[in-house]
Amino acid sequence: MPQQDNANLYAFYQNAFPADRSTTLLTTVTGNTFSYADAERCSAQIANCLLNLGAQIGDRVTVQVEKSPEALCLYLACLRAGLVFHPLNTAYQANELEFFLTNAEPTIVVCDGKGEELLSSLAPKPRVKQVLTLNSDGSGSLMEGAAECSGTLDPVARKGDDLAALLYSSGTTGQPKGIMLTHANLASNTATLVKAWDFTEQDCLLHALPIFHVHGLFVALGCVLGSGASMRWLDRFDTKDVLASLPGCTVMMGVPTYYTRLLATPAFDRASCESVRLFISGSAPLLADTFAEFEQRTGHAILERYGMTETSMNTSNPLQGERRPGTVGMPLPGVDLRVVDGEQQELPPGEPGDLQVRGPNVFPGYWRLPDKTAEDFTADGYFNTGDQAVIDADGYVSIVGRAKDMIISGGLNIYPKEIELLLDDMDGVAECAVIGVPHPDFGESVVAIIVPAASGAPDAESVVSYARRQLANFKVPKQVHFVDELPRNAMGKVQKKLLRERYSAAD
Ligand code: MLC
Ligand code: AMP
Repeated sequence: MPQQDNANLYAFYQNAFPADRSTTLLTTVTGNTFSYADAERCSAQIANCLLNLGAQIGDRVTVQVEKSPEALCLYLACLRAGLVFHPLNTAYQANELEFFLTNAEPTIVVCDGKGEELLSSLAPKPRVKQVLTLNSDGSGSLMEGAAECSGTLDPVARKGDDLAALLYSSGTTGQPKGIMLTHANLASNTATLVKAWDFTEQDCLLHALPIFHVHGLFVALGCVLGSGASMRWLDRFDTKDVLASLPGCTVMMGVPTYYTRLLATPAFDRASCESVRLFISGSAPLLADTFAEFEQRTGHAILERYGMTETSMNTSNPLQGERRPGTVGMPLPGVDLRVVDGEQQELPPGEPGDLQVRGPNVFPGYWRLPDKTAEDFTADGYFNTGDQAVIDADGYVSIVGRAKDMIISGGLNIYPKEIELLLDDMDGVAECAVIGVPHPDFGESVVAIIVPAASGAPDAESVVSYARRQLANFKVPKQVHFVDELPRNAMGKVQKKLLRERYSAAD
């Protein structure tokens, strides 16, 4: 297939790479640099290594590794080889991992050396041909194998609707769902964002986000790779490192917690962001107060945008023009948004309802869940986001609520049902409800309200350590309360709104 007909996302990125491949792609906190040529060679070597191990086009590669330049190359390698990249949050524990490995049925698993024993024991055989290791310093069996392989490979021919990535989100039933993202979904959204935010080879992005979620992986990396820009590459968000790395950067992306943490640092001022042209926020609501304080401190109006894993980015405040606090801006070009009532009737501007989206950015469906997919799409092809919104007369969209029972903490989604199912199984727990309450650092934090069994209640500490053993750390309740009964409505449904009001002020 001639290159221009190849819808492989890597080929799309490659078209935007600087002509001079010795141009820096990224600089780490310790000053190591990685050029576009390095990324091309390294990702080809990894791709050839995975193919030599027997991975076939369309096979999943499950990845649970720390952020590193080599981890970025592993993502690029999967695209290049036509393999489906399946990244996992490094905080996931054994029983969470077991589900993902069983459900995604990968052929290859790549993990940190520390997780090798666990992942090898969980990997379903004979489907998983190999468990490879990749440590944060780039050591491990993956790079040892890759070093023996060729550093060139034409991106494998892919059609637009072929899968590029599989990312899971838990759901209101507590059972995670695989979200299938195609090469065309990701390429179209990347092209839209590069244009909307005017990314060019002159830009340098401060990249402190994890690369196992949409924000750090497709939005941030996409804008860089899709424009030939460069990055300051931070392993994680650390305020000190961010302050030291900002000079020289032109764009920063982050979840609202990143911006509130910067504001909590007195040394962060106008001078810290002299080279920056744009601060972008997403993944969780940016409070109007944070927007105002940031503008006052730095002179920058943070640009807020809105998206989700299923759709990548849907709306953005304008690069030129008014960025309205409390809104997520207007639909991006090519993205159709509408707000509907309970009868699926489109509502006029100013009326809140369920937000639906249609466009080339929208995923084709959930992995092996055709019924769930059918349930979440309308007959005319709109996806129900589960968010409630209002669109004002000027076209600005505000997210005003969520139909889905979900907590967003530090930009990470947490589904109460998953924690409730777990705690309900604990000795001494008759039933429980899990809610999110406002939190100054994380935006929202997890609170568990427990009705003890007649046999006697566990103490709060044992509830927390029980949860910690089985859940990723960010899902562990930050507060535990005990009550005699949960408030219910006439239908018997727990009144979470009441609980949120009651426990919002509690420590
Ligand atoms: C860490 N902790 C959290 C947490 N992250 N608690 C609640 N919510 C979180 N998000 C807890 C840990 O359990 C631990 O608790 C303690 O904080 C310290 O852990 P840490 O790893 O050192 O924390 P830190 O590095 O400070 O991480 C916080 C953070 C990070 C906000 C910097 O969570 C982060 O980078 N979030 C961004 C997530 C993201 O990329 N979201 C985008 C999703 S894509 P203990 O008790 O164990 O000590 C998406 C689509 C879209 O939503 O639109 O973009
Ligand atoms: P995820 O499942 O991680 O992709 O999270 C997507 C969800 O995060 C959306 O459905 C929204 O509920 C929320 N979200 C993302 N960006 C914003 C934003 N700017 N404001 C409010 N909510 C947001």
